[in-house]
Amino acid sequence: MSTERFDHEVTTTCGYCGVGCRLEAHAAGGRIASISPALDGPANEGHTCLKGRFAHQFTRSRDRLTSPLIREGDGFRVASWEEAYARIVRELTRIKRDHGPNAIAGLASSRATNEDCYAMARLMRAAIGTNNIDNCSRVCHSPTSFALRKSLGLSGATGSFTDIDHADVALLIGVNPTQGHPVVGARIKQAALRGCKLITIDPRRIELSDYGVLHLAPRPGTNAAVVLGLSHVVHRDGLLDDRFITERTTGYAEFETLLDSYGPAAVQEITGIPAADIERAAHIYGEAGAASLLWGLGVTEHKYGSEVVQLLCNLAMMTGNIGRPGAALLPLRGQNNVQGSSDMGALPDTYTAYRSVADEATARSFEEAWEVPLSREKGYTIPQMFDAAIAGDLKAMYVFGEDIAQTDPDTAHVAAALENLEFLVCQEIFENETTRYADVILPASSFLEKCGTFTNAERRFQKVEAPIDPPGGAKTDFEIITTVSRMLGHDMGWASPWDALDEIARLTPEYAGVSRDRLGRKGLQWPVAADGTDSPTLYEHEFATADGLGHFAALPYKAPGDAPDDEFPLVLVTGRVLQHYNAGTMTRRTGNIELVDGDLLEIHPDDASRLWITNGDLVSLRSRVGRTELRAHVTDRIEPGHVFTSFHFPETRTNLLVGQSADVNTACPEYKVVAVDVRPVSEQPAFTPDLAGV
Ligand SMILES: Nc1nc2c(c(=O)[nH]1)N[C@H]1C(S)=C(S)[C@@H](COP(=O)(O)OP(=O)(O)OC[C@H]3O[C@@H](n4cnc5c(=O)[nH]c(N)nc54)[C@H](O)[C@@H]3O)O[C@H]1N2
Ligand SMILES: Nc1nc2c(c(=O)[nH]1)N[C@H]1C(S)=C(S)[C@@H](COP(=O)(O)OP(=O)(O)OC[C@H]3O[C@@H](n4cnc5c(=O)[nH]c(N)nc54)[C@H](O)[C@@H]3O)O[C@H]1N2
Ligand code: SF4
Ligand SMILES: [Mo]
Repeated sequence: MSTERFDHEVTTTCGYCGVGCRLEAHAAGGRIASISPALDGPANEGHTCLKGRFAHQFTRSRDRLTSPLIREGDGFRVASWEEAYARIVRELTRIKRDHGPNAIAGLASSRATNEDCYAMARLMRAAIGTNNIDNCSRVCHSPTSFALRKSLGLSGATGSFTDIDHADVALLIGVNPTQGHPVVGARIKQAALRGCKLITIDPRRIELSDYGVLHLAPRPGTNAAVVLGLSHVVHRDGLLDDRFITERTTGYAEFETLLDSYGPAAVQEITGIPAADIERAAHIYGEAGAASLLWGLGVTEHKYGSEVVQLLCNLAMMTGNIGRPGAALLPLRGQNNVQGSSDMGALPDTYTAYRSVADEATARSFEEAWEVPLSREKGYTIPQMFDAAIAGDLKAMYVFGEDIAQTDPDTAHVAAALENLEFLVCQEIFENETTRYADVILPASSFLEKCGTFTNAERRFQKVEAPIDPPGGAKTDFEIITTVSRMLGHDMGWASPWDALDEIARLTPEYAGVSRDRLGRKGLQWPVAADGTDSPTLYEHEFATADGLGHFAALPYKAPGDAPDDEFPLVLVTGRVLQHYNAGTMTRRTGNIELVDGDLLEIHPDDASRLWITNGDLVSLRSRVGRTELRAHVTDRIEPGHVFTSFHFPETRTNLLVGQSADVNTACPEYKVVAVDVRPVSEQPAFTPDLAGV
């Protein structure tokens, strides 16, 4: 039914970040009139940030994509849906026939619903016949997922945001919640004001550092040494939970031996953090009745990001800080549905709930349900897709809601890959950097124009309901993907996303009890048993590994992939700002553009004065792989020797600077350590002497 004719209100879930705030969206005349927080939203309890509440004008922005576009020469022409679909089916069928199914790859959008992502994975696996499907968790928290599965068993936070309210201590490492997850950031502030002791570990003094008892500023890329140093002191000073270690874990002895080398003095040498601060932090964490650990991209987007997450699991296990109220491991997952897109099996090696594509029983269950033979071979990860495109092995990509040409590292390499494809489909809500390379652009729907579910950073499935329709001729992602699949000969047989959700629940034991009705207003946290019982806290009695034990990992500190030298003396860290969101396609089209209208280079006053840079100057930024220009923001929130910028504006082209170095286990890019050279750019017009009157 069309939503155009009525003024009405629906309760839905925010489509920006992984907090998963529940929103009341008020629609009038087919547009969003206003958005307010749902008072009973479990993650937001009546709050939102400025994105969830105000950043919705993009939905009716004049440059929304409203009809399919087909490449013609250097530009695009408007096409009908019939023509666009026919073109996609013809090209994909030809490429599959001539080069095999593995010459085609797809990306699922972590901004879209579980049902959209599940349909996209099914399209690639069943309609095309390849496991070449990935999502942008690859460039975000894939190291978290890898490590949690190895150490504890399941790929998700061990507790809920409410654990923050019950924690005596919260240790935040490489995460900046007041900017990235503002509603959780506010919750942490309140906890601190009530007496929860905050420790922040970040090369920058983040806003929450002002609310904490201790801030540690490590050199970027040295987290492993910091965490090993904390563990050393916890062990040395007997702050261990011996019973937990003996009864619930395995591998401690080997880890204990490794700790000898990470005394506070040695750690100070590697990280630059004063030894006394390491001692203090270890005591605050180790002596807490209940301590929670929160982390983000400052941990994961590194060469050894996944190993640092394993080390964080070690620290929590040795102090028994898992599976109790206030004692949680809370990775703050990024996009609204990056937890869900991965849970749904939009990954090259796993079906839903991280079950391997090589696992015979799992593969059979999907073969029976989908009535097609399925490949047991792993597909390409995103970086492997680019390499294969450059090598000529990958011929076509279907990119759904991801601006890889702006947000993936080493932009020149990504561009070369996209240029080398024979056929590129982009399913988008706006033209972006990636659609420039497309052969067909399909106009899709945003989170305010679709139904289904998102899964937030607490593993909570929550309902998404559409207050408005997609604009003009745009269609929902779900309708587009299922139509392409049907035209390729594989009919998914669903009338709506809710049918897809039923199939997901039927084929996935961890989500067995999830249904539209049961989700209600508050959602359910997986695993959800068949009777609907959900799991706010994991591992109360045992871990979900094969032997039921938590696994210590003895992993030493190793130097980051990039390092400063005489030619590139500063370390660039990249990240985000509050007012804009990732590729910026949405927030740049809202009032937030008046608050922040460009990426800025944060630089310490000492470095700035040495380099003759003043606030607002245009500066050149050069790394080993690329060069760009932007304006300087001189601030003492950053340590000398480091600079920081965001990647929200395509004209900055931040990712030209980032190279190929990536996490050793998951290929998550090392966005956080890039050696650079910074210098001022002359903006003075050339001096022209005034000759009048001479
Ligand atoms: N406003 C806004 N909110 C967002 C987003 C957005 O673009 N804008 N994006 C969403 C997404 S996709 C994600 S993944 C999340 C990300 O949210 P966060 O995980 O908080 O991400 P960042 O701000 O990129 O990085 C966090 C911090 O890591 C620090 N850091 C960098 N290197 C190191 C290091 O070596 N060690 C330590 N200890 N810290 C380091 C940085 O200085 C930074 O303050 O935010 C989500 N929310
Ligand atoms: N230098 C640097 N680069 C980074 C990072 C960093 O810290 N530093 N962080 C990385 C991280 S953590 C992430 S997650 C990535 C994010 O990178 P992306 O996933 O590329 O960024 P987004 O802006 O979240 O969304 C991608 C696209 O989805 C479209 N879109 C939004 N909603 C929908 C929808 O419902 N349907 C469809 N079809 N399209 C939709 C948007 O218009 C946008 O073009 O960036 C990474 N890039
Ligand atoms: S905190 Fe995140 S989920 Fe909540 S309103 Fe802001 S962007 Fe949306
Ligand atoms: Mo992310």
